[in-house]
Amino acid sequence: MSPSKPTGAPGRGTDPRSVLILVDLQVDFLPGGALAVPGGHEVMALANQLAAGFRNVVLTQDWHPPGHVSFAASHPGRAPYDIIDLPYGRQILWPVHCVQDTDGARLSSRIDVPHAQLVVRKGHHQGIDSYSTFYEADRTTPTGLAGYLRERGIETVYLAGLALDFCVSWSAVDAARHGFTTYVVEDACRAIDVDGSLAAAFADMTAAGVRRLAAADLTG
Ligand code: VGL
Ligand code: ZN
Repeated sequence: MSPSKPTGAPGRGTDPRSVLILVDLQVDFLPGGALAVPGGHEVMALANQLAAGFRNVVLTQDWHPPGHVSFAASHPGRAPYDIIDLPYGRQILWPVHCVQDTDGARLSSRIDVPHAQLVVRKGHHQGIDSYSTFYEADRTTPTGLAGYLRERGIETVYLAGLALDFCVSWSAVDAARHGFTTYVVEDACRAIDVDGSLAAAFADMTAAGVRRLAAADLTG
């Protein structure tokens, strides 16, 4: 066993109590997309390879109505990456992305995970953003995913995808808070890294008890 391999880590992919959540592998987050995550395309092969080793796989899909509150274009005079205060807190304004039923919102055709069991759509309420796939940005509106996982007997959550410093990290923190043993598969993620967001995400994940590993720790 290589020294980097975490020993005694529960719930590998074949374990029915484990799930792999692949976050937002959508056209708009890949190069050429409306909110392209640098190097986003580089995770696709690894994500597919990881998923092949998991019995339980969940996909997430950012899925905004036209004119969503998180779009800079919905706020006259504002530009992408401006920060505004909304009733639920601080909101970074984004380019228009992942509009419901548009090509940009589709899951990438490079995802090869036919056995994925659930697609969680999030960010579909007009006035609330949702980075986390467990709770919307008001921190109180649940998506129902925690209940689904609990009812399925899931104890360990692995996360990978886009973007590490937003939807992946917020989801990971919420998974850990829900009591799931939570790992982020770091090399199967890419970040947007705006305004210190990546460093903040790592601090938040560490504080919440999220563990980090590499894909080879699972597949190697
Ligand atoms: C995301 C910004 C806005 C993400 C989604 O998937 O990380 N980031 N919407
Ligand atoms: Zn979004």
